[in-house]
Amino acid sequence: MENFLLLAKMDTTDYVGFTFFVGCMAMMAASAFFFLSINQFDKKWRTSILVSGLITFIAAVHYYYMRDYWAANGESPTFFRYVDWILTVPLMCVEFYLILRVAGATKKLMWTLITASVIMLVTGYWGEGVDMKNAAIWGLISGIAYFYIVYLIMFGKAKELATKAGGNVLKAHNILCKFVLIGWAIYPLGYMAGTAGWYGEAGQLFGCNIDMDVIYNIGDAINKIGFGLVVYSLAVDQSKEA
Ligand SMILES: *C/C=C(C)/C=C/C=C(C)/C=C/C1=C(C)CCCC1(C)C
Repeated sequence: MENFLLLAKMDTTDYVGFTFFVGCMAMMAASAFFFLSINQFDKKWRTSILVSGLITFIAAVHYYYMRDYWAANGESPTFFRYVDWILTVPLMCVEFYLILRVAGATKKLMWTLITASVIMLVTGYWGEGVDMKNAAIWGLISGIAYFYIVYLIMFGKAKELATKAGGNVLKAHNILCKFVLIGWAIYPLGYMAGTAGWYGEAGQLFGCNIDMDVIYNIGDAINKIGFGLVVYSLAVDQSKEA
């Protein structure tokens, strides 16, 4: 009974726990921001804003659990992490489709992006949580799926559609591409920090001891909230024009 309703202790030097905590609050705040702004937009853009809010909301709920899991067990919440990603990353693929619809994006393009993202995440999960001795091979397959997404949005069909749409849509598309090319590249670094066999022991990345979860948490904040804000400002511009 003594432990009833006791909150897990937060060590003042637990910077991993700190990033889980702040990440959770940031995702909640971003969700409120996106959801409450929906009505100010032209109808065509509401779905895009709704999806931005869903991405940060799903992350907020997962961060709530991950923060707790970390506080209670002091280990990576790999399972929750990948459940979060497998829901939110395909939704980011849906965002590309939604903003390119004006130029005639097809469902086929959307499903191709979603399929590649699921392959990227399932193989990553396998390397990080199931078949850890072969982390390098799973990471490689995951990386190929990642580069396929980069190819499609920067040089393939999606790029073609964005160019056709031009104007603000093209501008927003190009920024979102940078999120995928640069922002998403943070994750393989986290993966290498968390799995053995890259630069010595697990936890050693380029000779520094940066925790995998800190890298993932920073990546998520940039990619989920920042990505959503790019879509938000596109919707602001386009609703003004309409
Ligand atoms: C909101 C969450 C996002 C945007 C997560 C993105 C995750 C990735 C781009 C993960 C990529 C990985 C590789 C490219 C190779 C190693 C394994 C992964 C899954 C960490």
